[in-house]
Amino acid sequence: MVFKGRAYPTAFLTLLKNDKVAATFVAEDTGLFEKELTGLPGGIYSFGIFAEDTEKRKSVTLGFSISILAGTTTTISGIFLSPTISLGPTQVEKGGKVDIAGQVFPESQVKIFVGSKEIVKEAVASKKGKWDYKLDTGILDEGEHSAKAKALFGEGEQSPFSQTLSFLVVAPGVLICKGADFNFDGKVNLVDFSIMMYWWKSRNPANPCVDVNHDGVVDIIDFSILMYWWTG
Ligand SMILES: [Ca+2]
Ligand SMILES: [Ca+2]
Repeated sequence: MVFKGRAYPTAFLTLLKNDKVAATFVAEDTGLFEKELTGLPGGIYSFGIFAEDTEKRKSVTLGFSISILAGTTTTISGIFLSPTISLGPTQVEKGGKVDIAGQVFPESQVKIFVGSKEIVKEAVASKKGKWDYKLDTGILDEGEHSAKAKALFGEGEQSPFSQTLSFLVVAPGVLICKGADFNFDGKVNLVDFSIMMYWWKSRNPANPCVDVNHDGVVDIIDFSILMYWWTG
């Protein structure tokens, strides 16, 4: 059983057989991959494959069921793994930018679908398979939106959709605090720590989120809450 297709440069791939890990391997620098599974008795199998990019983002899992005859080699070629996707900030004032990025097969055309508005934007992946798009939220209504991406390559080869991520567009000045994640990137880390330090010991700070417990001062209590939520 041979699996061939397109992932991302040096992506870490996991091959599943009947929902269990059958093999892990790394894609070539070109983003292509090929993996053989040997010694399979005849029968019907369900296979799945997904990729993790160099920044630990995952594709969706692509699945297929195949009937295998013992003693023959079956090749599944043309597998095209979905792009990976991440975005930030996850909460933005209307008119601000949301940076949507990921990895995909090098030099693919990436179509980014913004849900709730049926907006499609395009990006082209670099030679290293990286793509990104800075979405201007001025064209969106306030509220929750989602983004997902798919890739096209060559003569009509298409990947499945990436994972779908959501973000919130709010009116200027009404950011809704998300715990100790002050820049709304989904993590609590040094960036948030430095934002808190900027407002350290201030009373009723102009950035209301850094006063995490809303007692009117940015102090050690807020810091300990930040430590509690720390994700690194
Ligand atoms: Ca953060
Ligand atoms: Ca406080």
